Order: sequence, then structure tokens, then C-alpha cells
Amino acid sequence: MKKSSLLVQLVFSIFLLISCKDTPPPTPFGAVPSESQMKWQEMEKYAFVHFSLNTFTGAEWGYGDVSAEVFNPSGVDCKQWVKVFKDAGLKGVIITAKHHDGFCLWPSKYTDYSVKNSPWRNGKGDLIRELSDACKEAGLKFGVYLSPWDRNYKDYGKPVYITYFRNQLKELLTNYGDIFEVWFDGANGGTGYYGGAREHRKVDNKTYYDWGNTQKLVLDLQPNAIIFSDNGQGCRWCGTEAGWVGETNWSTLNRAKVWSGYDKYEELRYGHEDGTHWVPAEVDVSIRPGWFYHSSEDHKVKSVPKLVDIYYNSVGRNATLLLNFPINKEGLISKNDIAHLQEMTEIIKEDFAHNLVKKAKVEASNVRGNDSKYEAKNVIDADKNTYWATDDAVKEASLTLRFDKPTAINRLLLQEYIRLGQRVSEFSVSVLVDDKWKLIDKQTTIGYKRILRFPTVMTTAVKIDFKAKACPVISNVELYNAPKLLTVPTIRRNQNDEVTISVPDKEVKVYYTTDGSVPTTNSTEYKNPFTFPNKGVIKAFCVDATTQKSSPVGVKTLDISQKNWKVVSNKDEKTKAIFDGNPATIWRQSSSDLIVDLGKSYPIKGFTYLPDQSRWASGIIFNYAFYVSQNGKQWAKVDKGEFSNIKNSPILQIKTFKTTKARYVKLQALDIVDNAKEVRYAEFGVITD
Ligand code: FUL
Repeated sequence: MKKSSLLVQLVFSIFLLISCKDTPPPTPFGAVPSESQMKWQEMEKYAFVHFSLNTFTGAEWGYGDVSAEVFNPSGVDCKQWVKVFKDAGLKGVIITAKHHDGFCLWPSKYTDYSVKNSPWRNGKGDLIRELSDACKEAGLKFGVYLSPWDRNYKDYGKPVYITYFRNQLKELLTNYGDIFEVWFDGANGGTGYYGGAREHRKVDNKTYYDWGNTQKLVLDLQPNAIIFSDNGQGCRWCGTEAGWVGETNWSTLNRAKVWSGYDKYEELRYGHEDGTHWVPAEVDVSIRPGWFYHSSEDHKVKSVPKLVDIYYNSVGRNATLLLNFPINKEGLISKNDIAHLQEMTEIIKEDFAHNLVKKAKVEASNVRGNDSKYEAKNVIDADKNTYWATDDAVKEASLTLRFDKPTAINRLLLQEYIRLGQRVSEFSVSVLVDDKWKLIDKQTTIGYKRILRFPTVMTTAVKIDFKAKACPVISNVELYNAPKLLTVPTIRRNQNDEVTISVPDKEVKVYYTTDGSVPTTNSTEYKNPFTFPNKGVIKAFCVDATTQKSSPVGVKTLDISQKNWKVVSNKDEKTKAIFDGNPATIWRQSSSDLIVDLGKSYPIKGFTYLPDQSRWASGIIFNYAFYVSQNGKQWAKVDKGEFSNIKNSPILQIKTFKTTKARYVKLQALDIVDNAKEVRYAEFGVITD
């Protein structure tokens, strides 16, 4: 045999040896998820519904003293709810089977305080049945919220209540098919009706519920259920109801140190690095300020950009998203909530529509055992069961994705193969621009899913440097160039006549007009606040300079300047809040008269009043009288009436009357909603001829 062919044979044999070598996978690191936790995590987002007596009384926490007869929705249609959720890609629903007031949405054998004593479906209804059936039909998972705190039950606080609580759990977990999640709230003990005792009852959160045995009961009946509470065991609260979890978010927790009602709940936002158990975070947040329906919040459904942020700050930070929909008095999801959810869903869909890694080549600084089974390509093969891993000793390694030509990107999605534990503790992202590496972000944890948003950059390569507690195991990398967020600009003028136009996406261009004409890309581009002391109409829209797609036009009608206006009925400095153009700031007073000196005389033909817009709004004027004066002494009453439906719908009130010349105006509160002791004003204005 010739020398050269011997060499070829040798090389070939070595190659075969290497490629056949079966490198064992990394050993699991720390706590790892169970199969049910994996399935649950992969659901990513699902719906919450709050529906009970509170829906009809306007409360958020009922005392348990309201008659069951109050529950009387006129048109419950669980199929509507389920359709809305399914269309939005939400994978399941959790319902408040029993909230803190103790009222049961199913005809429990163990209490009279339930739908069976309500007029709804003549007492024959069972909401848990209707919703679980609708879920089955549509292929959505179904879960229940059973409040441990029961403000109606007479023996709450005694051991017998635990038996009652478990009996109710048994009913829910045996009669309605598969339950994917059982939700135990952390609010425990306090004042309540308690069968008429009307007292304060304190329980020891750590011992009273004997959670160990209750959890065992749940898993005996529903082995695949995820149990939610401050310490799991299936998943944990994320430590806030504001719609986010920490950027650093470990799915592990030292369970023994945490209990339901945990006082250091802020820790739950980040998890415990090296925690003993796998207890991932769930972000529960309501689409409205309240968990339950209040008609006064119909105009306060979270904005679409806010909802998009919530998605990125939950699913994009290694948590699941449990988005709440307050069911309205009819028994339906309200139209504003549906519209915002649909828009949010559409935006998220478009953000992740074109995965740019399909056009990239990927290489790694180290491949475990040089084994093709763990090669870098696995992170872009769209297969969640394959991954890139390094040798055990290599805890710092990088992946580089290269494009043939400069490519615009603004999103990076990373996933660890969490079946082997959560390993990455630090990572940084650099992009190659003009042959130079530029660091664009430095972060900590990844977990099941991490999504980074950053300003759009044109690049030929992206490098991710990982630092992990054990060799990194990455299953997925995605890159996107998400479209710009094109939302109607918010236009505001403050008391210094400064106009600000704001949009959530800093990469769009904003154009505006001040003469009422429709703005185009030839109109003035908005860069900084500008002075506009006149009466007039400002119109603005935003546009993506690359695609030329644009938002609808925002319109702000401004009356005369408020620069020289002064509240003369009260010397309080805080009165400025009612002319600052910001609905979030309020001024309050105990007097019923608001007198404003406009600085000079104007032909007045009306006024505007925006009541308190805060979550616990109060001091809302119901009946009013309006006076004008030229000298602040002799007054003429020009209008009197009511702000109809203002309690349910505290939106901007606009009243007009016959034009009268006046320098002073007086808004008099004749009565205040709920007889509140003070009047609150978010904004006040006049309408001139
Ligand atoms: C809270 C409860 O007290 C609220 O009423 C609501 O149910 C929310 C989801 O959990 O802690």
C-alpha cells in the first residue's frame, strides 16, 4: 500500500472514531423541572378571569356578607371568553372559583353561599362546569383559583375550616376534568363576616393551612396540576401585580424559607440562585386596574404598548404570563379589553414573524466532546429537544452568528435547555459593525426564555458570550427585526404652554401640524417640546421611516392658554396640578367651589372637568353649577346640571352654554359621588368662543 493512501485511511479512521464517539450529555445541574412544569412553562401565556359577587357590588375584596342573590349576570357566555383567549394564543384559563368573600361559582355541597342560591340560571347554574366544558371544546387548559381566606365561612380560623376547604378542593378537582393549575392566593386572614360574627381573625400562615397535606391532596387528584402559591410547589408568585418579573430571574427557590403570605415577597421577583427546588415565576396582572369588573374602569384598559411591555417583561424574562380579564355584569369580556388584547397579540406576532437566524451561520467557541450531537447548529434548528453544549470544564463560551450581508436586528431570543437546569448567570451581546465588535447589552439569567429588545442595529455578526454555573446548554437562539410600534401619539400642553408629543417607540419619526390640517411626512418633525400659547388643534402621527407605515393621527384640541390662570378660591400651590395637562396629577380641596381667574376677560361658552383618574378615584362631582363673573364679586349662574353616569364612567366631562364674557369662572360641586368629604380635580379648562 502506498504511503499516501495509508495516511488517507488513517485520517478517515480517526474521523470515524471522533464522529462515532458518544459523548454523554451534561449531567443535570441543580434543581430541574418536572414534566408537568415543562408543559406548563411551554404554555407561556394564559388567561385569568375574576368573576363573583364583587362584579355586581363594585368591590375588589368582598366581606362575604352580600346576599348570593346579587349574582345575576344576564348573558354569561363562556364560549365567548374562550374564543377571545384562543384567538389571542392564550393556552388556558384560570377562574376564581371562590374569591376571598367565600362565594362559590359552582353549586358546592358544603355551603349555601354559591350560585345555587342566586337567580342566575334559576339557581341551576354551574359556572365551573360551563367554563371547563367550553375549554374542553376549544382545546384550552383549565385551572381554578380557590381562595384559602374565606370571609363568609363561620369557622374560618378553626381547624374545621381546613376540612371544608379541602372538601371544596375535592369537588373542583374531581368533577371538572383535567386541571392544569390550582391557584392559592397569599392573602390570608383579616376582617370578615364569618357567619355573622363580623370580626377580625388572624391565622398563622405558616401552620394553619397544613399546606403539605393540602398539596398532597391536589396532586393525588390531579397529578399533573401545577400548584401556584408564594412558594409553589409548581410555580411561584412573581412578587408584584404590576406585570413584570426581575431581569434576573432564577426558576429555583429555597422552598423551605418561603411560605404563603411571605413577608420578603420582593425576593420572589428574582428567585433564589442555587435554590433547592424548581419553582418558576408566573406574572399575574390584570388588563384593567382592578381584578374585578368596574364600569368606571372601562376607559382604563391597559394601553396596547403597556400590554406589549408586559409580555416582554414576563415571558421575555423567564416567566409565564397570567393575564386577567374582569368578566362584566353581563357575564362577558368587555369590548375594550378584547380590542386591546387583539392588538397586543398582533404586535407580538409581527415582532416574531421573521426569524433572521435562518439566514445566519453559527459557530461556537467550544463544542462538547467535539461531538456533532452538541454542535452550535442546534440552536438554530427550531428543534427544542436539541442543544449546543460545551465541555464540562468550560463554563465561559460564546456563540457567533454571521450573516452574508449587513442585517437589521432589534430582538434577541435565547432559551436554555432547562431540563438540565438553569445554568447561565451572565451573558453579553456584541454586534459586528464596520468590522468592530460593539457591546450592546449585558445581562444575567436566561432560563426557559429570555428576550432582549434593543435599538435597531445593522450588523454582519452577533456574538453572545455566556458565563454559566455549569457548562452552558443552549437550545435556541432567534434574531428579529421587529417592526416599529406605531401608536397614536399622546399630545399634552402644560401651563407654560409647552406642548409635548410622546410615542413609546423611540425609533419612529413624529410629524405634526398646529393648524388643524392632516399631518404628512412633509409636516414639521417633532424633536423637542415646543411652545403653543394659542387656541387651536394639534395633530400628530408617527411613521416608520424604513417601511413608511404610519400610525393613526392623534388630535388635541387646545383652548386658550392657561399660563396666567390662577385658582383664587384657594392659595394652595398644588392647584397647579389641574392646569398641567397631566391627568395623573390631582388637586383636592374640602370646599365645594373652584374659582379661577383667567387673567383677562374671554367669551366663555363652556368648561371641561376631568375627575380623579387614579385607581381608587374619589371626590368626583356629580351635580354641579357653573358661574361666571367679570370682577370676581358679582356672579351669574350660566349652567347647572349633572355629570351623568360619572361614577361608572369618570371620563372627561364637557359642558357648553350660551356664550358670556367673563374673567372669573366658578365650578361649584353641589354633591359628590358617595358623599365624599373632598372634591378632587385632575384637570379643569374652559371653552371659549
Ligand atoms: C390577590 C387577591 O387578593 C386579589 O383580589 C386577586 O385575586 C389577585 C389575583 O390576587 O392577591
